[in-house]
Amino acid sequence: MHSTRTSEGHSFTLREILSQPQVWRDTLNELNANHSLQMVGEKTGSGSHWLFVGCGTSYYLAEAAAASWTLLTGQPARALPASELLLFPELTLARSAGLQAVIISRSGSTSEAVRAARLLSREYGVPTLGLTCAANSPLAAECVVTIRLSTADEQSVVMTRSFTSMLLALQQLAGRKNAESPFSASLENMPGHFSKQIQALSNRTEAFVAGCKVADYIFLGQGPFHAIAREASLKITEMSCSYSQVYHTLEFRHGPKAIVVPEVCLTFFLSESGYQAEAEVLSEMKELGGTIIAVCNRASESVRRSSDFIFELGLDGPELATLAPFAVFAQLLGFYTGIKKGLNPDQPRNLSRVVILD
Ligand code: F1P
Repeated sequence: MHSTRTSEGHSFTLREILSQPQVWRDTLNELNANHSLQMVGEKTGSGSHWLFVGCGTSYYLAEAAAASWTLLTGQPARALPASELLLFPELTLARSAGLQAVIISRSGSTSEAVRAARLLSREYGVPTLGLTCAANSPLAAECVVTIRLSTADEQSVVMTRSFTSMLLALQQLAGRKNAESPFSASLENMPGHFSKQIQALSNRTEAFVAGCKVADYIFLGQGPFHAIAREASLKITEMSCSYSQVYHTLEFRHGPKAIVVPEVCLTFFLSESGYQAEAEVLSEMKELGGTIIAVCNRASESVRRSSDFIFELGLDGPELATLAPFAVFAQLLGFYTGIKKGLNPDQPRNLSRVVILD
């Protein structure tokens, strides 16, 4: 294993991570320019409840999208890994009347995702919307309509800008469903706001990782932020081969906190809706001796006092617009942890870019 020098010129994974604010701008502009969201909105208008489906990172994207969908449209939405549909269709598709499915796959070729799209449309008559970054994909061939984000595609094996860009596309689609929602307008401001912070965040994360002596990682989040915690856990495992666990923030008190020592790094993705309750857990875990990372939109004094590292976004807008920038921190933490361990995130151990089954 050869470590990758962390200067942007030498790692395409890092370059792609740092490209996200511009790619988000391009993605949102592309969606607005070709009116694809308007067309998709018209083709999916009959759905009364929604099912978001993916594998790996795309499954956690589905979780973030489902939470965003319900909060923005009021329509019930849930997320499933494609394998659950394939292995337990009676369990997962018991009520398919009025269901609208969204199948998410960066490559558009993941066997389970393509098979799930086929099962939904051909055997259950469920209308399917595909979301991918690839052209002419097998997924698109199975879906009624497909959104393709060309600028969000990436060379990296692990998903970074494809995750955040596809999430923003689905959030934007949800925002458009509710014309009164100010969400769509606020989402337009976020890339510019974060573009001023991302380089400094990258540098600070690199320095923090270099200086801390942790071996185990815990990621905590509630509501839509739980999906970001799940993605963060996968990122650090994929890029640094580290053990990590995920809990709903307040759940961590109910037993898992037994493991807290200084070598355990707890990352809190703090919501604004549940901030007070979540911040109390953060302070308690600091008192138990854990290494604390706070990822939030605005930090209170008690969070500042209790944290070893803080990323404060400071965005004026709805908290759902913070999900994508929060995920970028997780990508940077995973990347620099892999570098510190002498690994190469451009060639993650045991992984391939797409999982194709026989
Ligand atoms: C899904 C996925 C990725 C994972 C790896 C293998 O890909 O599981 O989440 O990081 O790249 O493929 P896709 O269906 O979104 O192309």
